[in-house]
Amino acid sequence: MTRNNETKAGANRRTLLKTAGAASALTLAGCVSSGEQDDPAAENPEPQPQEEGLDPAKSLDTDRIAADPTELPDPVDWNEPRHHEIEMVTTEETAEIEPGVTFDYMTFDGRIPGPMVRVRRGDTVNLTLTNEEGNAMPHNIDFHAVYGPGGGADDTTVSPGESATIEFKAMYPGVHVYHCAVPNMDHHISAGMFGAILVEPEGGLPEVDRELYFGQHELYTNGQSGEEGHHAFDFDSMRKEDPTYVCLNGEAYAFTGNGYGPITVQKGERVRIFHSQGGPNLMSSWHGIGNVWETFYRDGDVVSDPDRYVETAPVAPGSVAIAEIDTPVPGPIKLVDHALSRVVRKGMLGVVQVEGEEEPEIFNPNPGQPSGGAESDD
Ligand SMILES: [Cu+2]
Repeated sequence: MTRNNETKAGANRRTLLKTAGAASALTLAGCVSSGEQDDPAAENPEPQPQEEGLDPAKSLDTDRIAADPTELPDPVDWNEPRHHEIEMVTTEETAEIEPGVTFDYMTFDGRIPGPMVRVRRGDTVNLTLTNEEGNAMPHNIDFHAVYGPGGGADDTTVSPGESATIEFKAMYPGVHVYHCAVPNMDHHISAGMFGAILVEPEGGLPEVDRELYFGQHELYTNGQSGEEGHHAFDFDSMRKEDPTYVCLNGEAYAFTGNGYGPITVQKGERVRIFHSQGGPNLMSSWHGIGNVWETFYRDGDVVSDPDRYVETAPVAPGSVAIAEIDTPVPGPIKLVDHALSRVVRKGMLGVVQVEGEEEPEIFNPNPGQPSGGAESDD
């Protein structure tokens, strides 16, 4: 069930799709075809015994699968119900988990997590899902923000080359996961098919200085973490819920010095972090090393009173949590799952770097020195 292994042509096609995808968010849905139901049983790569050793790394369809955590829609600034036309494209593509380690991902719009959908309670959404031509498998989308069969999945199941459209009203507020929900949904979610839909309450969310959007999930492969080569998906390790990697945004250590670098914020900013937990199986013990969840919205609930000063919070697979943090001192805030073997050995780490002058009255790395003005530690 591996996809074609094109290189240049694939890259060109990818570029075109990226352009189309970027332009298509919230634009008019064009052609609408039937949502013909595929026979999901046809897509059933049940586990074959894995041979010893990995194949050589495959050529890449994209040089980046991790979504940029700073890319999310602006807060709702309207006060009347609106209508949104949204298009998403499902992709199957080979990318690197970390340098030299390739994997066959599946995505919404070519990134993990998929793009955040952001609406106001009472808005309607007209959503067109297109399964990219050349894909091997059927896909669909289940929004946890939707009253309706399968959260929309039943009526968006599309074979490669097909599109389907649904329309729904966002009746209840909160931030919710969406994910692919074909019969092998655990495989598809693991491979990257999840994201978040935020339905803001009528009064909106409190104003903050900056927002970030991440997604955690597990990759189950036939190799060891860090082992160079092409990692095939491994149903047996998924059945045992024993992942090879636990990733933030689809890659290992993407937002550290070993990847694209930390996400920078300025000292004093209040930062809202959305943490979508795709799973498919693991509960995250979500923690920010060197900080605290000053305000924590449990289970995506944005209506009840939030919790305060939470150190480590459970985030269930199939849910999204929101934390708001303060950043009174410079230095790194390390976003982790406090099941720490997932951090040390499996890739689950992202760094938010707070930039600014030292605040020795709050944290002094060199007490006794005249100025207290040491460099911020790493
Ligand atoms: Cu899928």
